[in-house]
Amino acid sequence: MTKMPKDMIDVLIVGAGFAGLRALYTLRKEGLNCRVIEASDEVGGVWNYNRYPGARCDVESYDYSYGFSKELEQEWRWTERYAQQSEILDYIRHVADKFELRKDIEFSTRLESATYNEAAANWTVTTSRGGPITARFVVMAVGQLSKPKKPDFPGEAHFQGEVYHSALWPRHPVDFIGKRVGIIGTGSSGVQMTPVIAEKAAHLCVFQRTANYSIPACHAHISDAEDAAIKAGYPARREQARNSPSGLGFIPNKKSLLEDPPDVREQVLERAWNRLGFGFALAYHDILLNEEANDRVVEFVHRKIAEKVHDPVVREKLTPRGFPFGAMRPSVDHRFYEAFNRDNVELVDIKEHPIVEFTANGIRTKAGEYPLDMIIFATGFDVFTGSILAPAIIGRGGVTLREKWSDGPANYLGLSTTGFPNLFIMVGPGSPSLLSNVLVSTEDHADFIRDMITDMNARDLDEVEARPDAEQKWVQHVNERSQETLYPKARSYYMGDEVPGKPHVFMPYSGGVRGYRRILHKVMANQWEGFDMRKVDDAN
Ligand code: N01
Repeated sequence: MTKMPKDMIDVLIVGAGFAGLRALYTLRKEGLNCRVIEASDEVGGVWNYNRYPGARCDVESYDYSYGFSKELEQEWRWTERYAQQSEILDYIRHVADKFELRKDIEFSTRLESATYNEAAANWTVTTSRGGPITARFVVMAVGQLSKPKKPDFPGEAHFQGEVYHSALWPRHPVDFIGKRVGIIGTGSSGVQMTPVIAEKAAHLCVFQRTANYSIPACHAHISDAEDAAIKAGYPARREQARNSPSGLGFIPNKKSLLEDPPDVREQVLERAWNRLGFGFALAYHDILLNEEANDRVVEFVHRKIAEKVHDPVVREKLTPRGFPFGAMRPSVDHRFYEAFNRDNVELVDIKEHPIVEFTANGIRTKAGEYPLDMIIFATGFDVFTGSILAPAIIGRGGVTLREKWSDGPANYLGLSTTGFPNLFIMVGPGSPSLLSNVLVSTEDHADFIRDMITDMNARDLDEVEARPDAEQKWVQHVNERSQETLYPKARSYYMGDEVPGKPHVFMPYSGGVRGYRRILHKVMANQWEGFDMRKVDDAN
């Protein structure tokens, strides 16, 4: 390996969420000198910030966890099928303590800039605490849902009550008792918090712009017997998840929905609806591929919503229309629709009557004023690219990543982008990411980066960079795969539509977790096909 200048580290990892901690564990184990910088004073990423009432994972706990340590798998006891935010945060803290990860994490430190030094093949990094830090490699483990989006409404400063954002939830308890609460947004965050807050607030107004689909979570406590059975079969379950389209630990149905007669189809959908949560979208293999199959699912879900919501006007407003089921990421809920049968819950249609302004006493829409003591923004994130593009990342020739990605996040394998050597991105655009159980790809990415750096060190190479032709082909492949699906038929964050002015391109990779892993393995087996690896003279 090239002799490193004094004070240079091997790898700077940005972010101490699931991805950053896995990268730290894995790369440090190889003997690499790693440091993590984390903007918060705690590990956990989104699970540290999204502490709103009702926050849970929509992937089953046993699958939404690391598979790299058998001991960890066996010792951790999940209590519910879908873990609450606090339990997931406890798990991540446990991992950080068990593997002594905290000693290599610099907390309360935000990445401000990273500049590539072409002659020396390394990065100079500045942070909110100063710097510079020099690192051979930078790993962006900043998450896809970590730059909260808060739309500006006129008059916000005049509102006299409390204001919160789901993704910047305070650590102190928030009291809803006797209050008039307004929630703006009905994505997963709004859907999860609605029934919980409804039970406490005097009155709850849910301001909905787009009705999206939601699937019942079917929560359950995990008994000791279930825990033991799952742990006994963990290797097979992990293998199943790794080889599935979505990284979930159950066997997906390979049949087309159109193959089954209506009565059988009804039974299959009913079973999946009552058990699989997010996996309902895989009840048949072509639900997200074939419009006719999707239409039948839309009819099924519309019926389910109709059974749950008593008031016909509210029912119609809550019924999603105009896009395929699953093309916007569906929520997984616990009695969301049922909450609208309560006397103290009101649905406010802000598509028909948009918000005009915040007033001292609440929110005024085109239909009138809604008096409120508290307003909660559940308005989501600048997804996929928001947190990667927040710092100034400056690559070859002084080109910034923001400039390079002005038409969309062009990259190779979702891991690397031409012009930015020795920079890796974990579970971002161009990888299965939010289309899957992100833990599976997180572990695949950490292992891939480890293998690549280890191989470079063994061959005394300094620099790795995605080749322009490989990047172009990957972008084309990602687009082609998305065109085989129904995802592009909705306006959604998958397509970059959540932030005005963002490039309208399909962001994640829809070829499935298994297909994606196979590609990574092929790239590795073919001596890092698509990457240029070099020795850089001045780096010696
Ligand atoms: O954000 P979202 P989220 N005026 O973008 C509305 C993960 N997650 O935080 O659709 C009025 O889904 C917006 O309306 P519209 C999961 O991947 C997981 O809820 O743009 N409304 C929408 O209703 C999820 O998909 C869990 O018309 C505005 C809402 O705000 C992702 O995070 C739990 C508006 C935003 O929905 C994001 O979920 C929570 C405006 N100007 C989150 N701007 C789990 O269960 C936005 N909205 C694991």
